[in-house]
Amino acid sequence: MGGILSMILAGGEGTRLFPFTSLRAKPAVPFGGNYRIIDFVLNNFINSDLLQIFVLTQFKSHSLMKHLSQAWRISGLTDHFIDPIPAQMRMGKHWYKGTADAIYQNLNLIDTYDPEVVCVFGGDHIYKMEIRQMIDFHRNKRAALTVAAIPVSVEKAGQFGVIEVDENGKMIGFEEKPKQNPKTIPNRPTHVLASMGNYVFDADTLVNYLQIDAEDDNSKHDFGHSILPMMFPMGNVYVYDFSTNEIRGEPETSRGYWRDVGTLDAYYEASMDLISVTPSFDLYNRYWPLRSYAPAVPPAKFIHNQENRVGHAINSAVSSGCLISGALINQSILGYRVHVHSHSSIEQSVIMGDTDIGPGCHIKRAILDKEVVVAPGTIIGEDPELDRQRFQVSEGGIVVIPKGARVGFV
Ligand code: ADQ
Ligand code: ADP
Repeated sequence: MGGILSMILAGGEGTRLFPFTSLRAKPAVPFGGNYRIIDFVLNNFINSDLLQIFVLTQFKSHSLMKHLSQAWRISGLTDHFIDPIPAQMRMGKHWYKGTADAIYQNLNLIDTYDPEVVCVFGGDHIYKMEIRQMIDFHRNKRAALTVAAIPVSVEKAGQFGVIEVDENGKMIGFEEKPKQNPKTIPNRPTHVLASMGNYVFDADTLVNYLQIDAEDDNSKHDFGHSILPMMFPMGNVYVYDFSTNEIRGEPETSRGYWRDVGTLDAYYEASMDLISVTPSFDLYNRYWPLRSYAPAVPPAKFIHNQENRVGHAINSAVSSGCLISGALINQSILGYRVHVHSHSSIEQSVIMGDTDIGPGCHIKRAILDKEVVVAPGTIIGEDPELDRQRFQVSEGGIVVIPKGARVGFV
């Protein structure tokens, strides 16, 4: 009683991240070599010492469940837990109709724990947040609901919930994914204030509004479309300015980094952010450990091979189990167990792992899902015309290879 219960929404279909989400839910997509997307929000909770967490899954949840059980199992000796909750159809023979319905169908969990505050967070974003600072803000304001927010450029307004706020931090306007004329930030016409989809609720208020929403047959049963528009006119919804969130060991200049890796190009750009020389998102801050599953594999090895070619990597992140033999890795991220053979080069690319890249391959500006095998001599990313004939290519020109593909074999 009186505690903080956290519920992470990890059921999204992630259609814009296809083909990486063709076999797994978006939060389970590998990111940053060693991680899955969901690890970042889970680390935010753990590093904020918030350890009563339910993870609500739905679409294509096997990979996510496997990852949660391998990486995030907490011993039963304490009242700390990270429990994956599958969609159970508690309220009728239908899946979750929307994010609000996902919580509504699990109200029994809130009932059992009887918390003071419920954090409802998305499972899809790359960022660091000390969540207790948001909860302190919420308590100081005596808010019914606090929504985390960040400025985004006005062109992207249609992808987000757009907020208007007064000088005291009170929400005075909200429109979910406005199709036209989004409300820009006063004196900053190039930006809107976007909801990050992270909510801190007073528990009783949450239960109350979810019940009202459940009875409305015309509702989309979604936080952005239904709950927020219903709540903010009541005058006790507040907006937490994410750019004020402080992370121990990090400079002020790195505040406010938050990425929705919902599209292939956004995924690619956020990946490249990790390996830029001064990274905008730092994986190496020892005060903010980023945990994940670590398979039992040997260290990465760089081999100066018998043909006198030096295997090396520059401005890259190379995971354990990789073998780089007489090949060049430049500005790239390699997940576990990637074997790159002689005379090959990998540049500005993301290789998710369990991959074999034959000799004499040149791969540039590509993302390879897990378990891809690339035939000797394959060239990717040098001729855009040819690439488009052979591969899926993102709007931004990144070649995308699905899981398990055999590339370049005749
Ligand atoms: P969207 O990004 O469109 O908008 P939405 O599809 O509602 O987000 O998903 C939010 C979170 O819930 C994601 O983590 C997703 O994986 C998960 N999810 C989606 N459907 C689910 C379901 N049926 N069951 C369980 N989990 C589910 C939201 C807000 C916007 C805000 C953006 C920020 O509505 O206002 O700006 O997030 O990205
Ligand atoms: P990940 O690539 O995320 O590590 P897993 O190997 O754990 O994924 O598998 C993710 C999900 O995809 C599982 O449900 C698995 O059964 C399914 N899956 C994996 N490969 C295939 C395939 N070739 N065809 C259909 N389903 C697949």
